[in-house]
Amino acid sequence: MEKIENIKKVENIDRLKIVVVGHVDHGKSTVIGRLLYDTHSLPQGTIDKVKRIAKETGKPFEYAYLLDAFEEEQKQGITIDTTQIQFQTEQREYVIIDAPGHKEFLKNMISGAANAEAAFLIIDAKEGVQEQSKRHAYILSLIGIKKVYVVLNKMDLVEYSKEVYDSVKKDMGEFLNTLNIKPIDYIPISAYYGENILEKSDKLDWFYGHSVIEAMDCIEKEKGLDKKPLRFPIQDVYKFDDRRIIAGRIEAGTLQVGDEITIYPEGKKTTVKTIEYWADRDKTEIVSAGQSVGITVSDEFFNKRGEVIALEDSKPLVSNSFRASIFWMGKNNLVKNKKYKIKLATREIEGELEEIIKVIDASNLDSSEQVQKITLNDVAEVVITTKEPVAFDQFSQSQVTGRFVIVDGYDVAGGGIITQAEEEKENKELVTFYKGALKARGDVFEEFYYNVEQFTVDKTEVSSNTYTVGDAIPIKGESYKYPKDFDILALRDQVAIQVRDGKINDMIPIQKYQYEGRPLINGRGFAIKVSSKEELKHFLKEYQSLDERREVAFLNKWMRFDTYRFVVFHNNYWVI
Ligand SMILES: Nc1nc2c(ncn2[C@@H]2O[C@H](COP(=O)(O)OP(=O)(O)OP(=O)(O)O)[C@@H](O)[C@H]2O)c(=O)[nH]1
Ligand SMILES: [Mg+2]
Repeated sequence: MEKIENIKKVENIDRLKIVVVGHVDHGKSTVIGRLLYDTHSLPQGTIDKVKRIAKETGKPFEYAYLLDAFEEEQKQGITIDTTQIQFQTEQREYVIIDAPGHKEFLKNMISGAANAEAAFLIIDAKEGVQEQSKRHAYILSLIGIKKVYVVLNKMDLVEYSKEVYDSVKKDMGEFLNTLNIKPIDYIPISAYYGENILEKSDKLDWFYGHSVIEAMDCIEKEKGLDKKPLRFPIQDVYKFDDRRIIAGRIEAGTLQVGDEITIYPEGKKTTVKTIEYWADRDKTEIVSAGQSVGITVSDEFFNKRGEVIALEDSKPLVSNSFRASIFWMGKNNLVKNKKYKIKLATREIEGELEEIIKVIDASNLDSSEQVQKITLNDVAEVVITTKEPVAFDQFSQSQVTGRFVIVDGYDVAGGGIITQAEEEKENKELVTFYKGALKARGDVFEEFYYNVEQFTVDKTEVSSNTYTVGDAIPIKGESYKYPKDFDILALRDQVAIQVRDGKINDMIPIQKYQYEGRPLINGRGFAIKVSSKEELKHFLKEYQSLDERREVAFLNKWMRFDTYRFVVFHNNYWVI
């Protein structure tokens, strides 16, 4: 239980996060380096050292090098990954995020690592608006960053000309208009020569707006995340003494001891019993957005990572399908009928691309509705389905529960924001038994093969049949053989299914199930080692209070693989 020490960390919520974006080489890192330099955020010794190294290696001094020095990461003078720099003006603290390349930028923006409130869009005044200036602007609009300053850099290269400034401003303004972004201002600067960074510049005396630092200090911080509907995604459940502590970070809203909460997607209702604390000085009965906490609740459900705690009158959306705007940066195309891992807040779940609505070229906003695949750097509108229902929000309502990333193999290959929930899709993955409204998922007809080429045991895809009362079921497969009469306890759905003479005879809620000595299997076709009413009671009780950590022990105690199932040899060409 050491982890509880970390539970009570409070973020400095007054800190403003700004992301710096723009086309390659337009001067993002130089602007940040100059900010650090002009605000004396770096010790003189470091500056001297960076200057000396530059000289020794025969390169001209670059302010961008200061970023690396600031992080003590000066590896060959290149920005390695996304850099987060903390510094302060007289007004307040900042985190400035530098995204060196297009890919890093995308990754950062969509994974929420950046989570920035405001953006500086840097444009080289001489080169003017370029492809990535537009792509980045598009993404800012997509993820809803509204506080944007356009910074026209390298004004020294155009003799600080007002005409050039006006013309680039017009170009960018037209594009931003189509995206519905209204920049707070367009600031002309020379990062390299420090013009209009800290103080107003004489060379730019025709410009009446703020310098970069003044502009930053003017950005109003978003307030009231704690007044929004409660969103508390569960990160982990710890067992501590005999208590179960639900840990996570309050992403929005406020939570108090005694609150009636609901845990989604299932909609389990309970009340907050305690808010845990480690040191006495942290003792509290109320926590809010930005705090990482541990709580206990009055009912002992099987809670797990990925569920979202909310209040019933402002609940999240729940479905196994949603519409989203996504960016794709995978080596392989995003295609239908392939399984991906979807990470949404703390939830990780298998998902698929269900439909491509359109693919958009973010640099000119052209869109096509006739495309069948999504390739590297595409932006698209799609429908995603997940294996099971998940809790989420529209991104415009709640950022953390409204965005997700798509993992292909081991790589984050894309991500996006949810624009709306789609109607729940019939689950194609699992065989479903139903009787009226009573539904149960089951994998009892899956086949297990020993792959003689790989020396591994594989499971085959399950068929998508559904069965109801009166239907005959395939009680014999290639790698399983069930008796003619038996009962299935579909624990996930808490439904019992009676099979008599190879047919579905009846389905009832598990609470009403009476043990009558017939063979029992679970929803995966494993025999349940229960041979009396008393044992059944123990078994169900243990299942109710099961937590992830004890799942394997539970299975080994109560289930047997090889009573009705076996493994068949198989290779890629034929099946014995
Ligand atoms: N003349 C002039 N050159 C500048 C100015 N600002 C940046 N540069 C130069 O432009 C080049 C690129 O600057 P960076 O700050 O590395 O650009 P960046 O946008 O961070 O580039 P990437 O991280 O590669 O996307 C460097 O050689 C800088 O010295 C400026 O105001 N005037
Ligand atoms: Mg850079």
